[in-house]
Amino acid sequence: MSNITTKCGFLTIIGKPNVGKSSLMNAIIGEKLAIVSPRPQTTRNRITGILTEDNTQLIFLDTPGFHKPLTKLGEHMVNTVSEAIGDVDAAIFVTEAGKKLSSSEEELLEKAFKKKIPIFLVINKIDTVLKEAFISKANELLLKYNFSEVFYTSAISGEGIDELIKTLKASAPESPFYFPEDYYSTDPERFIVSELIREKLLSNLRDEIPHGTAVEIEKMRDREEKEITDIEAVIICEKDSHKGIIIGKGGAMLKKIGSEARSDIENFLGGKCNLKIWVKVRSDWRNKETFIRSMGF
Ligand SMILES: Nc1nc2c(ncn2[C@@H]2O[C@H](COP(=O)(O)OP(=O)(O)OP(=O)(O)O)[C@@H](O)[C@H]2O)c(=O)[nH]1
Ligand SMILES: [Mg+2]
Repeated sequence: MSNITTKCGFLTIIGKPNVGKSSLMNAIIGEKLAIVSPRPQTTRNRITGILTEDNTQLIFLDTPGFHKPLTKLGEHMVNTVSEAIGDVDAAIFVTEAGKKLSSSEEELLEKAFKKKIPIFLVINKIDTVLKEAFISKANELLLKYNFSEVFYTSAISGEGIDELIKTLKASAPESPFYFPEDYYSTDPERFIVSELIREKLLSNLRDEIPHGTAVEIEKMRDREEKEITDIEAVIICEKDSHKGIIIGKGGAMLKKIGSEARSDIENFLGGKCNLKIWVKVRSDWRNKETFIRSMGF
């Protein structure tokens, strides 16, 4: 029997949409696991990221931004947040340095503190405001809530990330590792690939269109002998007019989305991929329970 004590902690990352939760998890793990975009409500499912260093393993659950749901899909996203704070050792509440605490953030904090777990405060995007501004926001929050610790981070520059990891490691409970040391996620490759395509829809399409899309991987297979993966994906959208916009003039938009996604997918898989994408219309799919379930929500 080994006489080295190991530690292993489960942590959920919560906050309102767009504060940088997914960016923060990617910065902690050092891999692009969760997709990121300048639009609110980018993350739809719980995403797992695992960091194993020395004798400590930290398992992070990135969650969708907490908001008032307008569709059945939105309800699933908000439920994901509640489930993710149900069974962890601690929560990380992320908020934006330059913004006042909103009523949905207050509601989320109320829910989280009811769980009687330690809650760490992360003031993110410190690169966007002056130090006095984010320190005074932190002080206000610390007066009002019983946070275990406060951190100041920039998921973009990496500032404060090492300090955060150090403290989280120190606070992890003694336990065997849950996952092998070389794992950095438990999410299936197919899911991450579909997310990488969805990220390109978010960055290339305007207004409400990307929020009404979903991506399904119909086929993903490594070719025998050759180092190449064949992937067939379907983009689901809500209207014929949206389908036209996604495909673009002479197929130009779909081609752009496909080539940007392929480059990310090849980075992720560490090899070449042959990506084919189709577009289908499923009207009002965000309110169709069975369809949402079939998409893995
Ligand atoms: N300047 C700056 N921008 C950041 C920082 N962290 C994240 N961002 C940007 O903020 C936007 C939102 O980041 P995400 O990581 O997608 O935010 P999120 O909280 O996961 O959003 P949802 O999944 O919608 O809840 C993106 O444009 C990021 O590049 C930061 O520390 N500084
Ligand atoms: Mg996110």
